[in-house]
Amino acid sequence: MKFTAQQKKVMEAYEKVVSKKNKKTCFYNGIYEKYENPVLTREHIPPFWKYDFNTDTTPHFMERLGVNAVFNSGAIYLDGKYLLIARVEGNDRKSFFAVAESDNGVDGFKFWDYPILLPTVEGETNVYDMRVTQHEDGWIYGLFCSESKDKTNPDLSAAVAAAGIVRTRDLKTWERLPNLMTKSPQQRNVVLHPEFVNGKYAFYTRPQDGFIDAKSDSGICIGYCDDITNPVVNEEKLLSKRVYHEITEVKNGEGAVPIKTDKGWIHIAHGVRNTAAGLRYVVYIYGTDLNDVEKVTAEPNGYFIAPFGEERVGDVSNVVFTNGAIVNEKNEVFVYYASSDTRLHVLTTTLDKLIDYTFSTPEGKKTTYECVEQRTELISKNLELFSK
Ligand code: M1P
Repeated sequence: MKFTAQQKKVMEAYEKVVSKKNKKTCFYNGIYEKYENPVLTREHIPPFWKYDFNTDTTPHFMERLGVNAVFNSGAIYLDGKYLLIARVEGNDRKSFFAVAESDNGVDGFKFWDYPILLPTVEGETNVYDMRVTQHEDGWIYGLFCSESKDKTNPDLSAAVAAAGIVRTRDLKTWERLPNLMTKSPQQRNVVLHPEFVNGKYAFYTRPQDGFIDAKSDSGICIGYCDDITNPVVNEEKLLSKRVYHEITEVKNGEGAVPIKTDKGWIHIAHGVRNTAAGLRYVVYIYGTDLNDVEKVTAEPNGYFIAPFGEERVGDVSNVVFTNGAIVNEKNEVFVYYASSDTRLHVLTTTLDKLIDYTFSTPEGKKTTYECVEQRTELISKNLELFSK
């Protein structure tokens, strides 16, 4: 088809965005590298998802179905391609999933021609935050938040969050399984472990008292079921708990699918605290035993990623959130994190560095006094070295 001048302009702007190279910034913490540009934004959405290109029906070439944001993305490495299953939010507030593909994991992400038409269940109004697990049973599973209106509550905003489950072999055809059933009235941030544990499917859950509030005195849990086509978890055992005056005080939640290493499983999670300016979401790491997934073996102090600079501002400001990471055949690690529910970034590291960070960084201390003691020890060791 022949584009009008304005259509050409819009297509060129889009091509420029998707072909933009990404460079590492000068940021240094020894743990990971950060990049100049986000890997996915609403500008990465193909114009033909938003505009009507038919000049007969749209003489003014208007956006008819706008896109507000592209953020929290699941991630998987398949046949040498870096694939993100992004949360795309329309101007109408509904989120949906779409696959974006890149050859190198840090730039050139381009959406496939169509978003995912995910099979739905009765009453479901919204879906978001898919975690993609390549399971040893041969399927690729997507676990996501399945949100519906709480019809038992007259409050217009009352909603119910549950863990939706789909599976696929190719990210194109998706089979819907029943939503996960647990004893908790609501669930969000549920992740499927990639291996069987004693012959069972293992789920990382986050029990909630309501749509927003996480269960008090709880945190990220683990639970099992025999048959994923009848996903019922009867017991949730606490793994990474919420702690007073720490980054997880208000809530936490499992993020990416855990990464298997010689030293144990590495978990990328988020923690939420309250501030006078509202909730602050950061990403943290914890480790579990290689042969006993219920045993927490490492809790490096503080956060792994926090919102910095421009990342701090967006639709829900002061938020970073991860639900996808990739380890390639060279043991390079790509952690995808969204900032402020608006755009998606990548940071890179190596498995060696991530293992070192997870299993050798000291745990946090409970009080200011102990923290200063801990830091003083580091300072005095360093100063002794300097004086040699
Ligand atoms: O707005 C911040 C995040 O809030 C939710 O996470 P949680 O359930 O832990 O509060 C999610 O809706 C997530 O999508 C969002 O980024």
